[in-house]
Amino acid sequence: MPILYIGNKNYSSWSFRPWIGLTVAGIDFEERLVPFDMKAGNPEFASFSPTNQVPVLVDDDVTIWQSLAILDHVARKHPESNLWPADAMVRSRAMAASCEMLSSFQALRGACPMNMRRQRQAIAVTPDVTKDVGRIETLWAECLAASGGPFLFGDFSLADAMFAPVVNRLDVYAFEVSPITRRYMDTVKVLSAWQDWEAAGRAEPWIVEEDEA
Ligand SMILES: N[C@@H](CCC(=O)N[C@@H](CS)C(=O)NCC(=O)O)C(=O)O
Repeated sequence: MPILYIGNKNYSSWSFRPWIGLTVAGIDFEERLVPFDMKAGNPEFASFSPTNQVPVLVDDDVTIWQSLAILDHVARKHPESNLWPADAMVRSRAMAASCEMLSSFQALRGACPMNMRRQRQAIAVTPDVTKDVGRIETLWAECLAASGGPFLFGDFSLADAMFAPVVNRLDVYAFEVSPITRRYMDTVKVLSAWQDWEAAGRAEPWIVEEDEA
């Protein structure tokens, strides 16, 4: 069974992506949570991660790092999971959206860390954060209009897994979002996988000050 190394469920947005993708898809994996509750990172990461970061998937003798690469590996190994949309054109758009998530939205990610435990409350944000949220809402609205929903590309796909931490950010930092965005967020938040991760994150003892905006 593959082993998925993750960090704190309350804060580790990159860990959340493959975890929710594999869980919704019903892929068996062993979870190993290694918390990053130390100032200079947890030295234990070096024993399993080539980048000293999580997430990492160990599948037999292969180690895969980077959240999107982990999701892609599992999606191609288990085509029946439909983690990649079946239609080639739709799949390419799901890849583009996932790559955009991986490489963009630095302002939002920096100012509004994922935080499952946070009480819903707005904070003052810069124009760059507002711009990131605007682009995300436009992207989601286009995807949902083209697919008909309820997920970005119709059925749950790895693109939804890639954006799951953004659903938390828009929610707990109380961004004013469109009804379309809110409906999509609600769709993701009622997934049992979401609720299991959120409950576990809230129950964690670790506080990472720099992630408490
Ligand atoms: N691009 C990477 C980002 C991985 C990442 O930044 N992981 C964070 C946790 S969310 C981490 O391991 N931080 C610990 C550290 O940098 O010491 C991915 O997609 O997996």
